[in-house]
Amino acid sequence: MKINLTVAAALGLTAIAPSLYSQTASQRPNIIYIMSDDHAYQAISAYGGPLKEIAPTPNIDRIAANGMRFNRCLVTNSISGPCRAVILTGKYSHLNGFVANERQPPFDGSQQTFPKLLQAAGYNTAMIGKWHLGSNPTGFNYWDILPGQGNYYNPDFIDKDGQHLEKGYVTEIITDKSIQWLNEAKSSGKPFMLMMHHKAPHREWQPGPNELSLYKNVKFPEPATLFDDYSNRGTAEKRQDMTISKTMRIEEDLKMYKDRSKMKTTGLNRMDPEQQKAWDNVYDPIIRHFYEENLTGDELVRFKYQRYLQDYLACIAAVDKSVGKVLDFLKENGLDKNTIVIYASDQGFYLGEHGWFDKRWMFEQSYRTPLLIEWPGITKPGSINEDMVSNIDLAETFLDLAGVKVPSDMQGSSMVPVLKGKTPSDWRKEHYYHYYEYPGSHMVKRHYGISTERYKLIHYYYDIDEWELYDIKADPDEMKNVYNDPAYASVKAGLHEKLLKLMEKYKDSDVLAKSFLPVK
Ligand code: SGN
Ligand code: CA
Repeated sequence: MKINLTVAAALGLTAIAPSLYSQTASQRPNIIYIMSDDHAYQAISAYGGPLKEIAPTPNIDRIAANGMRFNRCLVTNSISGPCRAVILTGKYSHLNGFVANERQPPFDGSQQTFPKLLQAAGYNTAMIGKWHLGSNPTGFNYWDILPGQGNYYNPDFIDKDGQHLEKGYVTEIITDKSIQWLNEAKSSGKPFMLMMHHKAPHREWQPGPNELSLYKNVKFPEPATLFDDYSNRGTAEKRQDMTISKTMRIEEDLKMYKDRSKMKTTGLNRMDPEQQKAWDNVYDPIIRHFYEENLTGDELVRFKYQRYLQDYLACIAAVDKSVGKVLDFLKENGLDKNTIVIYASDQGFYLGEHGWFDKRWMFEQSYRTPLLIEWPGITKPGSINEDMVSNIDLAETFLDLAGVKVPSDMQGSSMVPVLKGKTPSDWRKEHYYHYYEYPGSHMVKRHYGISTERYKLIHYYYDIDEWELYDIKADPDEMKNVYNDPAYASVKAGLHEKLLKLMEKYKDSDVLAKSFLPVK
């Protein structure tokens, strides 16, 4: 029996509405997809690792404890806009048309996306937060997005009526807007799907007023590869522009402003006097101390790494509180039993591994993105999954969860059987990757490749023609290209063959023809 909740409310039945709701909607679950921006799995305590005790994420961990943690969720093109387009369409970048952030036409919102299909099937859909696709969202009953990358303090938002400024800290504002929407959606009589996309912890890592001093005196363990010299690897690794030592800026990135008027060059100039005062109380002593010390060489790199993590992890602490608020809201409103909650990042991120920050590469820290899914009553609490899943699977998964037919032109696979603990025997054993944004920020060369459980074969193209092969079992830190090692000759040949097959399968076999320069 389907009960119209508007009628129920009009009859004074509001007190029992939540339980009626969970009964009526039991076949069609609600879905909340929470995605942060650049949240490394190394910075989620449910994933373990050396930051686990020192910077825990107890609320995000609740999703892992009640659901499934994916250890190998791989992205197809490790950069924001393209990842978002893949998630919406279930198609690789070359087919959905959004290949890079820079020099890229806006996302074609007239194409098929999973929110449109859910909406057509009767779902109430919303998109709140960072969108980053150039055009306005389509397929949503409600949307309220940050323009471009958005700002941390007193950010602007765009909704159907235009642009408006919201006072406060971006992570908290996105949370409040989301809870407000959920509060309305819960009595709309329709199942809902919310995409709640945080800006944090994106560069330039500006912590909120409630987390400013959280890590200011904490010393974080350094990754083993912080001082990587890129020997045993190729031109691409040696020529990138994303090191903590050279690329990370003392002023804009680490906020060590000697000259306060320079503050105007960043989003920090949006702070009101009260926010500014709270900020100065924490940062002024750090800045003073830094300029007194006059650090150079490795000591300066070490200082930068510490400052970077202090701010980055403080941004994440606010995201973690946000997740806690959403989970509490679901419980308090009787929605927790029939709502699937997903936590993910748009891609992975470097926290000093290889001396880097940022993403883009097919190496583990940027290629792997965190993914936690709680499907009440279905996913085994605390389960850990090692299957090769991908952000290209999300669209089909959401449709399948909602009982909506999956279009045949989507390129991933529904993870529903995986979530039920029954991974199909023909689940992918190889994953295809393709990154395009070069020349561009951080100068990571264009590359594509194949990854299996044990190996990665990568081709850097466009202005160079270099192949690399990594044995991630023997060399988990990916420090040694073994492409020319005779011991790997047959592995290499097998991977080349499989790579060509994947390129055909995903209709990307003309990659070199599109590369502008002939390949030697
Ligand atoms: C900005 C950042 C880059 C970052 C890109 C893409 N520079 O350009 O460091 O790689 O965004 O990030 S900043 O000085 O403006 O912070 S993405 O997550 O949106 O793909
Ligand atoms: Ca990102």
